[in-house]
Amino acid sequence: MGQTAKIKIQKRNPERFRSNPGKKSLVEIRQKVLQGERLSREDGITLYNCSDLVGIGHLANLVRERLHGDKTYFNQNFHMNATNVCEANCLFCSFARIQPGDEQAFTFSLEQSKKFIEARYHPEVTEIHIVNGLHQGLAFDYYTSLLEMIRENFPNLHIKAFTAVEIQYFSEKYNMSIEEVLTRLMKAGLMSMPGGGAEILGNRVRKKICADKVSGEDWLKIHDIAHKLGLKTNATMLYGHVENYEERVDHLLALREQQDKSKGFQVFIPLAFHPEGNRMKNLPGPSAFDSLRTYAISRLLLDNFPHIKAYWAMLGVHLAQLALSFGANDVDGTVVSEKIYRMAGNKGPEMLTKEQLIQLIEETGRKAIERDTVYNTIGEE
Ligand code: V47
Repeated sequence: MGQTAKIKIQKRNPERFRSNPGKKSLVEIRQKVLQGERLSREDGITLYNCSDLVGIGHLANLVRERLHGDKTYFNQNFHMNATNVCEANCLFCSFARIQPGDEQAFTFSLEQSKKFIEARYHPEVTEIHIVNGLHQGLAFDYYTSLLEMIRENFPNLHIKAFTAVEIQYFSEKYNMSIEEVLTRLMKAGLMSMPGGGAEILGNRVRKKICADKVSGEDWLKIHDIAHKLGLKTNATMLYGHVENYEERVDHLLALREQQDKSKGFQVFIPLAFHPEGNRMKNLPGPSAFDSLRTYAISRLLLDNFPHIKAYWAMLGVHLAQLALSFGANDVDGTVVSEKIYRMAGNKGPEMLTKEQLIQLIEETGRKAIERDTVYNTIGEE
């Protein structure tokens, strides 16, 4: 007989998650979901304290199929980080280098950015996703020139760029209002904004993990302004570190409230904390159970978000496939050159081809639909 393999399960801290205000069965929540009624904060917390993962997933899948049937979206995109030099001090980040001189610190010149894009561009790619560190030493022109260069040389690319964290930084550093920053970036070519930097919006968690960057309130305000200026944006939640269930639910409800007001969010992307190479490496990161439950609860609470994305480069291909039965209806894209998760320990593939994405989706019995960044269908449905 061979040896029995030992499964290593890291210890989680159950105390963080113990504040159940009384267990209510799924029956009542199911009723609300069937009638299309909005779920409450208490419902969200009840769902998080319920261990019936399949039951919760079933409800989320009902909503997913009510909205999208079997349609599951993907796009052809690539990521670029023009610099990883960053003034912020986020404990979960494995990507940033604090000083320009640090080993591994990089800042692309305009010419280097152009070469980087040329190496990844082909006529079917529709999106470039750009997120950068908060670099002390760059002029605002650096960013507008980058956008203009992309627009001029690669006019077919949709430029999705700069998180609310960067927008806030530009506003303070270059002494402009948020409106002015966004207007000038849009004039240079910015077409939508990614959802990063939201982490957990509540103050207690932000003070612990990212004290020196945009507040939760300002993150929402920046997206509000972006929506008013006509930009579509995305929203994320970094889960599985020091937050508790109430803080996750409050995060989701804050996004829902914002969406009621400004209606410009397209997709919600739960981001599972990856512990390698950062200052929270003592934490285990969320389990697959917790991830699937978070996908399902997000779908159920965010009744005004059209899409929920199972970002395969963060979840891994296999869990992303499962998430498609737990509320998600999008897998992101080819994601060439992703760095944030790779540097935080993600060992999966570095990119997927269009054919692989279609296979990933179709294997789950869903219909793969290619989209552009703002969810126009590409090709036949
Ligand atoms: O804001 C950083 C997260 C985000 C880690 O809008 C980490 O379409 C886990 O927002 N473990 C950036 N997460 C990525 C992001 C994103 C990705 C793909 C698509 C879109 C979109 C947005 O990544 C950061 C932070 O929340 N992050 N480090 C880590 N160690």
